[in-house]
Amino acid sequence: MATALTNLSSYNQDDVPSGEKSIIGIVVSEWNKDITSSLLDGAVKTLLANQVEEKDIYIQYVPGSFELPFGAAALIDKKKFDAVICLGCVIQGETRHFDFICEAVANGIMQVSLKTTIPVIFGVLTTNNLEQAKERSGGKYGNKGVEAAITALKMTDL
Ligand code: DLZ
Repeated sequence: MATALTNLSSYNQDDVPSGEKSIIGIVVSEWNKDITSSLLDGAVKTLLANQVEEKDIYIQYVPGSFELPFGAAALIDKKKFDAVICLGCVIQGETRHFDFICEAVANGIMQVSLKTTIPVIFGVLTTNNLEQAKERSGGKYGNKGVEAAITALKMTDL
């Protein structure tokens, strides 16, 4: 299991470009809000710790992860962001809904990403249960929001 070997929040500070002057959009899913709030908290704290100014972080909520690609596209249309981070959490239920949402979100974010010249970051947890989501949103495997923020800063620097 890949994540079991990697804490999502561990990064080498020397490898992270400064976020000074970067303007970052964050799209956050309201579904599983306890988890996505923790992802958002991790992402914002990491951006601030890497010199992004608070006024340069813009947060846009969408109802569920399925809406993340549209939310990202809407932010990109504003033409003022250096990167857009998508944060969500899809948890396996009893039906195949999980598979359809995960596939649509991953493909949707990739499609949005390839149509623009700014980085669009996939910060979406896709877990078998709530426990796994907690472990990856500030638990024993770190916080995917932190990982997403670091990825945004690295990609913005390309
Ligand atoms: C409907 C639904 C379900 C069952 N599960 C999740 C989930 O685990 N995580 C999530 O972010 N969103 C879920 N949704 C909502 C969909 O993403 C979407 O908002 C609705 O289907 C409306 O388009």
